[in-house]
Amino acid sequence: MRRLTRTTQLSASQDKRSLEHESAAMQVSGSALYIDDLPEPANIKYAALGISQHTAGKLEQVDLEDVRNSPGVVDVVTVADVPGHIDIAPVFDGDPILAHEHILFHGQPVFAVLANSTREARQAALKGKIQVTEQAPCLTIAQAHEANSFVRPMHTMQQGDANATIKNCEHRIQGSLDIGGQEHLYLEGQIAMAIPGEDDNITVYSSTQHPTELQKLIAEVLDIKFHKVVVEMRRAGGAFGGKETQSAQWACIAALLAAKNKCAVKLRLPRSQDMIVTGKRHPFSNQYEVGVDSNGQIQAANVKISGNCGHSPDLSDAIVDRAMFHTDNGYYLGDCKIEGHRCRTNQVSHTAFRGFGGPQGMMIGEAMMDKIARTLGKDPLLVRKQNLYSEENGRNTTQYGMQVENFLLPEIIEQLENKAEYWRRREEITAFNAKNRFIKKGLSLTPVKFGISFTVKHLNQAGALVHIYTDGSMQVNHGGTEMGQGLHTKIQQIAAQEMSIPAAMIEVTATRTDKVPNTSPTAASSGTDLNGKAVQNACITIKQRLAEYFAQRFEVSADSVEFKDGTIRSGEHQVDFAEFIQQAYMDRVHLSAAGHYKTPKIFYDRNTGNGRPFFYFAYGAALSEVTVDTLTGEYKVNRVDILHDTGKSINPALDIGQIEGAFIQGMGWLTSEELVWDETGKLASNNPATYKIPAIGDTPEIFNVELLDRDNSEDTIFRSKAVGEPPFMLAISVWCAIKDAISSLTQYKVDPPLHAPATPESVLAAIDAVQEN
Ligand code: MTE
Ligand code: QUE
Ligand code: MOS
Repeated sequence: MRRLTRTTQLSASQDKRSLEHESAAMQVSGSALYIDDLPEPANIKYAALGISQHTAGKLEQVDLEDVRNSPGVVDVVTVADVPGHIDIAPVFDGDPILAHEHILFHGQPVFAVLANSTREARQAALKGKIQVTEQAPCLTIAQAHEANSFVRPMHTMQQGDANATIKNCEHRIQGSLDIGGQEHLYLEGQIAMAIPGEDDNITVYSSTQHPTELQKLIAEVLDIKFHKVVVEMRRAGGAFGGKETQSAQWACIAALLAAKNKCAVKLRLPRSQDMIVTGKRHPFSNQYEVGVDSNGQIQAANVKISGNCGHSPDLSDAIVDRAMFHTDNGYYLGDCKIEGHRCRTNQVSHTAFRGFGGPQGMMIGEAMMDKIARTLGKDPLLVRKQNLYSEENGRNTTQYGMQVENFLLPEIIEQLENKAEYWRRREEITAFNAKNRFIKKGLSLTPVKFGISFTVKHLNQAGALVHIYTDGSMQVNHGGTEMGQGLHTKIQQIAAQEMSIPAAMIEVTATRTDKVPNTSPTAASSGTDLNGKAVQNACITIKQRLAEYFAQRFEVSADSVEFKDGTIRSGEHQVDFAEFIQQAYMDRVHLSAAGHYKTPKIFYDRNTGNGRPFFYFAYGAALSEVTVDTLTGEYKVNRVDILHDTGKSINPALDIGQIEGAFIQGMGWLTSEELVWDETGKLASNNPATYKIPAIGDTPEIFNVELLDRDNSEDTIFRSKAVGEPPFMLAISVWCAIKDAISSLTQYKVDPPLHAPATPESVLAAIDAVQEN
């Protein structure tokens, strides 16, 4: 049996900060409740979707006769049955709850059936006759450009005059890079259960990252006030961005059926349908030209990036922006121009996925580095180090005019380079490759610099609601959602530390729109940063009341009152926390508080493309080693070493779990996960048998993850840093290492024309291409 080596997990789990995930025991024992496990009301019915078998065209007629007559069917609805808004788009219009007049992609939901069982509903849904006058679909980024088909206007970021500077550069290097999308493949599929209450109130349970948006959309669909709707979610079985906007449709359809039929309704999508009807990571096509001096130093860059957005805007404006914000990764591009296009195609509307466009942008910066290295005959690591932002040299202005400060990459790269022995292994690999004709090894060290904050300013806020009960136990509620990342555990730790009581005294409860209103999605890795500060803010309010009461009781100054080790004290006066809470209650002290937080310092003027959109950056670097069989294109990831910046980690075990998971998920995106649409626009890779995510056998044999466990220079919650998305992009090192191995066939003179994902087929094609050279 193959032995896997992981060095840091053990020491991290022994760290006293590494409280175990609040649901760990429930999850491994099967007692954690997901939506489908909740007790069902007696009057519940089950829903299913009828979806289009055409890709694009005019919706002429929907014959639902056979559906209605199918066994067990209670009701069938189309867009005509919606009392309120039919558009449930998150930002810009374009997402009808069910197809309206047009079919926009293959698999678009057209009607919904309600029946006595899920099986009956799904069987009935197959009997709809959907008549469409077909139009020629637009399926690719190239076709969209040709047809001038965009979901949003183009946006540009620039500094200096890129075109003029490039003309005078010693070397002008061009490249193009196609990057595939990615299916979220959360373990728990999309699901919602709607329960109508008295009057026209309704409660909806949904596996969502954005309860507030669901509340708003359900109210608008039903044409009722927001205050009539409660959305609750306790946990999602994974989300990864796929339940940020795209959990809404199922919740709205369930709510529509529930309100119309005055019964509880559950809508759970079968996996293959889930994969067809929900958007994915955006595929991108990127082109760049970079001007460098004789040393390989970038002077100017001209980049054109295009995201395949599918049929509607969804979050694509912000996603393509984030790709543009990360084209530089950690490198100073000099005079540069980045153009971002949002292509409209007849595909499902693509959406948020871990990194939110950042990974697709960052790939360009890293592709540039490799190509500069091959062109100039330098080691790629030297080219990377040489082009890093540098505060001393004044080369620290990004393409969006933000100054990069407290830049940790030089230090992180150097530490990793030494610890993981880049240069010794480089020599070893060169020797190995000289000796082996067909099996080639590759090595690559790539960094990550990821901007933390929503680039849409108003989303950078959070709320909390904290109660202390008279036994001294606390209930904490906040606007964030738990999807496996450990947010609730970190929040529990934050409240425990703030009040100086054991974590076991704190219960973090399900996210509910009636407890904390007007929340942002749990996204942009900001869950702990935002909600942690809001919870701290509420705790401080209660602590102030308690301190004043203590001061009055013991005739000390309120400023002198300390919360320490489960007590409240000042000088010789000391009272056990729970006991003092009881006394405070008897003396009518208010033991509940709401908290709020908004991120300081951030702004971005989209008209000029300049500002400080990010509160800070999270950094990391990965060194990956691969072995490629150049006869088949198959490869193996042998070893990965990671050093990642989590600020002062609140929970090292959870952070390492996020880093490992994100890395493997990123590796899947860039290697085996290939979305295939056939020539009619129908998704061919619509189940886990035809869409291959990494399995345990694909994980690196040696996998070392270490934290740069150091205070954030910005005032974040306990000086920690966001961790959810940044390590996803560390996987670019695997893609670059594969290219490094292929490049060895040319004595490192040719940068292989490898796109993403680097499936064995495409690796073999790249091998053939460089050998023809
Ligand atoms: N980790 C798990 N286990 N499951 C998830 O769905 N989503 C990721 C990341 N880590 C995800 C995850 C994404 S896309 C984001 S934006 C962050 O978690 C959101 O949570 P946070 O802000 O609390 O880190
Ligand atoms: C990163 C993100 C998001 C983002 C911007 C980022 C995100 C998201 C939105 C967004 C934008 C406009 C809206 C809205 C949401 O922006 O997840 O409701 O009106 O949802 O840089 O992760
Ligand atoms: Mo994460 S893609 O911001 O939900």
